Amino acid sequence: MTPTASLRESILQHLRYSFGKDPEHAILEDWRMALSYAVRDRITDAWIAATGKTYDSGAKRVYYLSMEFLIGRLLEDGIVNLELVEEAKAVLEEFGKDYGTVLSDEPDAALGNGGLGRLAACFLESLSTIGCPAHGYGIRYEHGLFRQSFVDGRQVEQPELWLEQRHAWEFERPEVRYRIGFGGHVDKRGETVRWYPGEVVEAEAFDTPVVGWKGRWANTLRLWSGRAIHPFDLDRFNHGDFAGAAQPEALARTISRVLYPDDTTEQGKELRLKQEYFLTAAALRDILRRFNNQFGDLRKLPSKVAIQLNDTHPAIAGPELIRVLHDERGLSFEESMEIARGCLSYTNHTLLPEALETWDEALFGRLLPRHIELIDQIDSTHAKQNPSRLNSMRADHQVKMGQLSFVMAHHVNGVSALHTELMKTTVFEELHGLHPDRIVNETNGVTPRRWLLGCNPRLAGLITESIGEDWVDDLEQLTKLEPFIEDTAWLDRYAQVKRDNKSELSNWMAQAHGLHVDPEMLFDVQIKRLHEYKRQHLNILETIAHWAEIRDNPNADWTPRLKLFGGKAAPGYFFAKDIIRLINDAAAVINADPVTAPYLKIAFLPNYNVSLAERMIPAADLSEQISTAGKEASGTGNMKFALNGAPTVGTLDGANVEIREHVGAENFFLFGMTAEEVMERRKIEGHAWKAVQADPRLKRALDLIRDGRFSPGEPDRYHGITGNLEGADYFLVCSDFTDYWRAQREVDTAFKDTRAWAKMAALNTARSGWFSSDRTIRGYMHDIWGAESLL
Ligand code: GL9
Repeated sequence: MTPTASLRESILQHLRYSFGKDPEHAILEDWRMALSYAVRDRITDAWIAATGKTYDSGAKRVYYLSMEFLIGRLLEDGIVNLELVEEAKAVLEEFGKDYGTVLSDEPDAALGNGGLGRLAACFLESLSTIGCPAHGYGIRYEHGLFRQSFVDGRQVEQPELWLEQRHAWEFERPEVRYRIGFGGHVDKRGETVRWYPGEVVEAEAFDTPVVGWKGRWANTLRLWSGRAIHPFDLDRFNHGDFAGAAQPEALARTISRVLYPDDTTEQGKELRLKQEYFLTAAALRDILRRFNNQFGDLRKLPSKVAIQLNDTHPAIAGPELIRVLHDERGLSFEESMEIARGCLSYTNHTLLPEALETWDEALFGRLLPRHIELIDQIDSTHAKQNPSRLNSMRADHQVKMGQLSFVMAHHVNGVSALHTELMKTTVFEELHGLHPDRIVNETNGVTPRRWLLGCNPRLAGLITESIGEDWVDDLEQLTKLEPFIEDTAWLDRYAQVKRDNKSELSNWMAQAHGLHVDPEMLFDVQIKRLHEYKRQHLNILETIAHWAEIRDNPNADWTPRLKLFGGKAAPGYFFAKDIIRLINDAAAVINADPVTAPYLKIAFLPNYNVSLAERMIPAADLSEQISTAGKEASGTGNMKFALNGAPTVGTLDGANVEIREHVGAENFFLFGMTAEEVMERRKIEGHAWKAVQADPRLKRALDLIRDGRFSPGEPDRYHGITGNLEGADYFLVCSDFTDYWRAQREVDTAFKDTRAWAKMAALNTARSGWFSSDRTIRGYMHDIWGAESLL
């Protein structure tokens, strides 16, 4: 049977026997589900084979603990990795169904906020592509990141309901349930210490197979869902208390109900700490059960188990592992601590002080009374081993999760070269002094299967036609494109791919949002979470200044530009929400201006998520990576844009530094202060005010905003923003404005030379191979985990 015939048969089988439909009566969702099941069957075969191989080999396993997995839609990922794109299209077409429409019917699983969660998803895919035996552990949130819409330009949040639609990928594991306790008291009898929790919920496992390239390997994403031990209180029901009867279930379920919509800000909420312990304790129980079944001797744990803590969120893994080994299994404290450290490693993802998790000791002690004792013991043991005045993890009635993670990890890594160096000189300076070999760098990466092959089939097709398909799991092969770039006919085809992608996005924007834009414009894109340090307000200020300048001189040779924005603000981050509103207000005024309309348009697309990124990135001409230097730990969107042929306008921050080194300084629009200059500039009194006085364009943009040009009837609407920018301006928007403007005008000039621009874009593609998450994962395997590929 041909692959198409076999896929066809399996889709029809599922339509009939899994969903009880014949093709005549199947609705869109039935087709999507039947296709998903047909693909899932093939993934499952690979998955079971990989699991068997892992057991047989007795190899070390990697466990990636993360509060977030921003996996997005999975059907296309499966189809692409199994190389079934043409087959799936053909079968659907035969039944009059459009491939893209069927794919878009899938809910976009947004179990993460941004880069940190998306990185975890890219890592899972790379682990499978490489064939490294691994599990991801996370929480099966009923509601992922909120849905965003705009009402009068303002962000409105609605609950996200991915589980309301049928979901094809998970296998419920009712046999895998663990009891997780909170609160209660600690009982000490001589040497024996026991924790008796006051409240217990059950964690139930749901497994999603994650398939790698060509289906050679598949690993597991295991997500925990909260449930009550006794879901229904019959006694209360029989006494007429119908609502009360269901209460235990409702309470237990709140633990996995919602994803915290934070972006690098922490709120110290009790439920959040409960979620963190729930994930970590369930994962560790599962890891130890699997280890016990296979190996038994706990002293061998570090040689068979590598546990990666994705940020400090699962940092309770240190004390919890010690508690199990020491309190429950009877190993000495010191040995338990050594074994735990032998297994654990920690990735730091941000240096923003407000994002470094700390917990109030009263709250912590109430919820985890045994763990707080163990943390004190870890702290004093560490202090004894390292007799110097140091940075305790227990100061100011707080528990500091960054310090705890550092001390309990055999390796600590940053996510870009710059970030790793800054870790050594800022937050972890003292600990780094004590343990100079502990901090290592693993620069982030992105999976080329989703972020090129899947999302940009035109470009992927041109690449494969030119250099063969080996680049898909060996991305540095893209350098083989360089000789082609010298060939004008080839370069024209490369440019045509971008034009086609831009037309496709334009058509979609028209159809989905009623936005009409000319695909000939320069598509200038900033998509990421809203945050002052990411400086979306710098972008809109420059846009406003540019608008004013075009109005002064409408007959000059302006390069037509479309400013595209996307991103969500944390619901409680009012300043960020004001920036969204300002962009939308400015868009309303500027888009309606007939004088500037041919040259400047602004669009803020609502509900930015993984699927929208997949649409926008292939169509981008210019990538905005304009954070205040020293603040963006790495960035990963920056890599996706470069790979898809959008040069960067950016600062020397995070992985931008390495992108610029790889693609070449001449193919990158650099501006702004360095991280060092930023620290110096902040010391200068009135730096913002001085910058405003020195740049009439900046002054005019601020005046327009302050005078209510974009908020007619409410001139003070943005005084919070203008006041901040002219005053404290911690993120140095004003001080970087003038250089940003200069860089943008260089972009204008460069874009006019179509061929030269295409060359720059193509060189970005050809030289981005290093930014594959396969390279990153190989780095972790070698430098941190001591894990091997079983392929
Ligand atoms: C982040 C950093 O801010 C990013 O620069 C980095 O690329 C990613 C992945 O390492 O991690 N840290 C962090 O807390 N977030 C990041 O994106 N925030 C969110 O994920 C919302």
